[in-house]
Amino acid sequence: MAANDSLLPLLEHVAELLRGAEHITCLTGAGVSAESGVPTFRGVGGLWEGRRPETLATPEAFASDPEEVWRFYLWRRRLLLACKPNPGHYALARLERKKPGFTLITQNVDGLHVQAGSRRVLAVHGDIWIDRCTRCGQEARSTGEDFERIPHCGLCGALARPGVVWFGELLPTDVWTQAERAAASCDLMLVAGTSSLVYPAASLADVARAGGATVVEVNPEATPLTSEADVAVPAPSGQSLPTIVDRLGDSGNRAPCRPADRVDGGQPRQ
Ligand code: BV8
Ligand code: ZN
Repeated sequence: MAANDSLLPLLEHVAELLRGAEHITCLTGAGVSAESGVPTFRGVGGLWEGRRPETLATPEAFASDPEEVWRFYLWRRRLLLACKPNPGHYALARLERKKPGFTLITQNVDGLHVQAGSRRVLAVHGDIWIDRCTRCGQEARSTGEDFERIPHCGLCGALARPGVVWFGELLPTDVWTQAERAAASCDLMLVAGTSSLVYPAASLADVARAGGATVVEVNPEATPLTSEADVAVPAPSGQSLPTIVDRLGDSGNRAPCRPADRVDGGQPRQ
């Protein structure tokens, strides 16, 4: 479903900003997967059996009751199996192909960006389809067939845990360093589908702005970032991002200044 017409001038403006940007970094959150049927953390239905996800996504919860935590993650895996990327995911994959200097940072563990064809994806909170051994650290990709049995390590037989970053745990250093660098060196930061409440991911927009980048937020709801952003698109990403990328044009770059455009001794016409 395309974005409603009243938004078109704003979406054209964002497309113009993207055309003029060389290094674009995009940060996504659960909201970009909402139109794929994936429950967000804080949205309606974000609860699991009456418990806030944050209370289950912790090393403490796993230490005290690994069965319950695994039931939570196996429930999410089963749900994800029926979810496919939406037009918002595909638009970001297209943007990557149009803009060589594009980097995608995601807080999502659902793998839908990669399924949509995005290649340079920095998944700072890990991947829900990975089983990691709690003893030898061996990682294996879940086949997504068995949602009953609690995964154990194929190498040493010890209990496995989901390959995600839990609250209170550090983000993977190499991925986080690349994410910080991409935020600090971009000239435009696109922040889509996140409540900008979970740190350190939520600090990336500040890093980008400190580096002089333009910050564009895409979110139907207001967040702590909305008033700070240079442009806020109050619309679902599955509707607004495809329209923005459509308007980028083939090269995705601002048309080079033709001599005819020059009016004052060589300076491009504004
Ligand atoms: C850490 C993987 C070092 C697991 C996740 C500084 C200040 C305050 C707190 C902290 C701080 N520094 C550290 C903390 C603690 C904590 C934190 O930030 N807590 C929050 C809750 C206050 N951070 C950590 O613990 C991090 N580790 O800092 O380690 C350390 C250690 C100890 C002590 C200090 C420091 C680790 C954080 C990572 C946790 N793992 N996921 C799993 O998935 O199970 S986070 C998880 O929740 C997601 O990955 C995601 O990041 C987050 C949910 O946020 P969103 O994605 O934004 O989703 P949400 O539901 O909130 O919002 C959805 C948005 O989409 C809404 O705005 C909605 O309007 C919008 N939307 C809806 N539909 C659409 C849409 N947008 C567009 N289109 C639509 N159609
Ligand atoms: Zn092992």
